Amino acid sequence: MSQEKQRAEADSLVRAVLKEGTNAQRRALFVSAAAFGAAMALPGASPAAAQTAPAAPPRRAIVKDDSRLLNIGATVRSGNYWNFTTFMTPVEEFYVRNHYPTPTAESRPVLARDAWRLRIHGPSVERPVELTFNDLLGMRSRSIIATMECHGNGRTLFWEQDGLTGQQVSGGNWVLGAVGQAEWQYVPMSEIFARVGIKPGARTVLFWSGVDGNDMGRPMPYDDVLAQQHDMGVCFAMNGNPLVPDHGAPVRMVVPGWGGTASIKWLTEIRVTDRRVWCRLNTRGEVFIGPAYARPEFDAAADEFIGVTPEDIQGPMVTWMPPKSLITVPLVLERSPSVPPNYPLQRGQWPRLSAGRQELTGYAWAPQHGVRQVELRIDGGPWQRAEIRPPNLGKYTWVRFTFPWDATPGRHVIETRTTDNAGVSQPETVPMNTLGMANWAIPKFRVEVV
Ligand SMILES: Nc1nc2c(c(=O)[nH]1)N[C@H]1C(S)=C(S)[C@@H](COP(=O)(O)O)O[C@H]1N2
Ligand SMILES: [Mo]
Repeated sequence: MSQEKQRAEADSLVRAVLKEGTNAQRRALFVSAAAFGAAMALPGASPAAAQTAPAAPPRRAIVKDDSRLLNIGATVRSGNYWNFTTFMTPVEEFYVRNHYPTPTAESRPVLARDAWRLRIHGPSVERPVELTFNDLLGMRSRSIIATMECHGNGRTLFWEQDGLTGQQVSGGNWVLGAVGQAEWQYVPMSEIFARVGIKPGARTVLFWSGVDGNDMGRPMPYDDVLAQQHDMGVCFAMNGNPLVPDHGAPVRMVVPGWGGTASIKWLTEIRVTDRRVWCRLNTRGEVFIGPAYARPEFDAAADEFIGVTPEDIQGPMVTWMPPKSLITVPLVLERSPSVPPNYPLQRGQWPRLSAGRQELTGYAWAPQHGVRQVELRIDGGPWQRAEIRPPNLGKYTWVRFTFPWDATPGRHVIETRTTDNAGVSQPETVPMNTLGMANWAIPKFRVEVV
């Protein structure tokens, strides 16, 4: 069978699993609300790239059309959040965060859907199995609409905002675009656990790829997986279509609410064990390292170490993403170490807004407890409630909000603040951590009204 025909067949299989009845609703979610989006005028000047000599074209490490994404690194593309209007993020606008170039069925044959296998095993598993793609499609699946956000989203705030000690932070300059929202179709962990049986005393679930790089996998405490066993799982479709290579084809994890790293792409193995497990992505990568954070406990003799040693354990793993918010305006970049080559503003340049009645629009999310309210403050004035626009489908989804503003000529600072259903509000400042993880400080958007 030709590769194309195989792909078409597998695609139709996936579509058959996706519930027909929800297609109309699904489409409606993608339509941007009318009149959603302020009349933003970006300065027409050439991007920062024009100032420096163009670099040699990098090896093409991202497979999908990335023309609607911001280039922040060879294997990393940010969403252009200042252009976001829809409740669901289309795949073409969805950020890509890869530690290595995207592997495909062509470059890595184990990722071809008929060759792909998922091994579920380990000392705490009663009946180890190896599932094929068809086996997975044959299992009961669910779909969930949820945000996905990189732990490093908002790292830029450390550099740009006073009080956040940005000098000590390094990593990719995401600005605020490492977040998106999709419908994820997945076989819940509850189904996986029922299928293989878990022995008493399980402590860790290790989700492993090993395909794009030999250190790509992440452990989750078994109790945390159990607590979310219906909401997280083994995902094979995004926004009603089979996964594309950049987002983990054929199969990835989806762990709603947790920082993106938990959602291991190109998944090949789930191992359940009665020991604690350490690897790169919970020791010196995707962890909080800084004076405010204690090194986690470990047992050098009893724990399992994969490609790391006890000395690599530097700080606690980032888990749930905190409450956050943004308005659809690019941040002014003055102090960040880099300005992405296709960023719409040059270094130090302010976005322009026309004077008069404006409707500011934005997004707020708080996946652990859900968004209770969103407030805005202009030039340090009183906090005022924004209007949350439906749909608001539960704790894992973001909400869109609007805020009418009589914009007067001159320079202004607009701040946004989300409060979640546990009563937790975004703080003015957060403690520094050297990898710039999970910055949820109130963002300050500067605009020039003309
Ligand atoms: N195998 C593998 N899984 C991975 C990654 C990766 O580089 N390799 N990146 C992780 C990180 S850091 C994030 S934020 C999410 C990004 O998912 P997306 O690229 O589909 O948006 O995937 C996670 N899963
Ligand atoms: Mo990430």
